[in-house]
Amino acid sequence: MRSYLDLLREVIEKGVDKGDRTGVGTRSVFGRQIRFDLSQGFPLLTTKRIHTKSVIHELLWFLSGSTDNRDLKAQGVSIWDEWATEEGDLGPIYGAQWRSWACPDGRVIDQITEVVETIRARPDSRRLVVSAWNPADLPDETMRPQDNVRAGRMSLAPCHCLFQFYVAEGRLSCQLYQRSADLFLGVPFNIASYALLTHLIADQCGLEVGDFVHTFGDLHLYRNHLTDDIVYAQLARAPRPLPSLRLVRRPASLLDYRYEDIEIQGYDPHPAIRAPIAV
Ligand code: THF
Repeated sequence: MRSYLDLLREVIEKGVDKGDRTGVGTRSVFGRQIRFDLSQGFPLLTTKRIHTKSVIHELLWFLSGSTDNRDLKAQGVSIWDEWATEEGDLGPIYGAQWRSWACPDGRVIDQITEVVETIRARPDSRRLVVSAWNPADLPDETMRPQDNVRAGRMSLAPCHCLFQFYVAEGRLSCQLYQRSADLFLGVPFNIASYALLTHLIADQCGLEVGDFVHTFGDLHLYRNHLTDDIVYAQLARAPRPLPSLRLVRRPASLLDYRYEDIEIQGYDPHPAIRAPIAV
């Protein structure tokens, strides 16, 4: 099976030089896919330490419906700081689209609650889809994130923009379409986040976990990550056994999980590798 390190090598070898909104510059390929069998371990990168505290708090923050960076900061997580206004506003990003998609007629759709109810009621459904891609709320790509928020738009267009669940033989699988993927910094977070979401929903629906399928649009390495002490350092490391996930408690609803309910066991990664984030 193709691994994260295979993807790194492929972007280095086959990627083309491509400019981008942030002005940093990338090496990029278009259209790739990796797959993780979640029953074989929790897909957390072992070739560098991933800050799982940030991953877990960010997912719980999305699920809560919040788009207020202060709620995340209160948990000690600063990964959204660069895109927030001074007041902590991020505009209608993931939490808003997942939990309260605003309709023109004034209705508000809670896609997360609906998808869990549908998995329970009609697991064979082929429309177990959640979309964060709401064209009405997209930012103007030529403006700064904070200026978009002040104009009532998202600070940043959703990168992980649509996901679908699939139930077969008592297992819950999830496929994510990620239109734009920062392979070194963001993708390890995104893999862990959606693997965790799949575990939580399976737990709520009485299912085992199946596969997490990660499909990429513009998959890139930022040019300032292509150095001996960043990407090449990671490629030189040997992967280790995957950790496992244990849910300590099964709350009444998907929306009631707390940080303490989620335990990652047996995680023994290589040290973290710092890298600059493109804003
Ligand atoms: N913008 C860019 N350029 N890349 C992204 O991955 C990305 N995101 C979110 C929004 N915009 C993005 C933000 N997610 C880190 C990780 C994920 C982020 C933002 C930042 C980060 O700096 N990680 C460090 C430190 C972790 C920590 O301190 O918690 C790391 O070493 O992993 C992708 O959805």
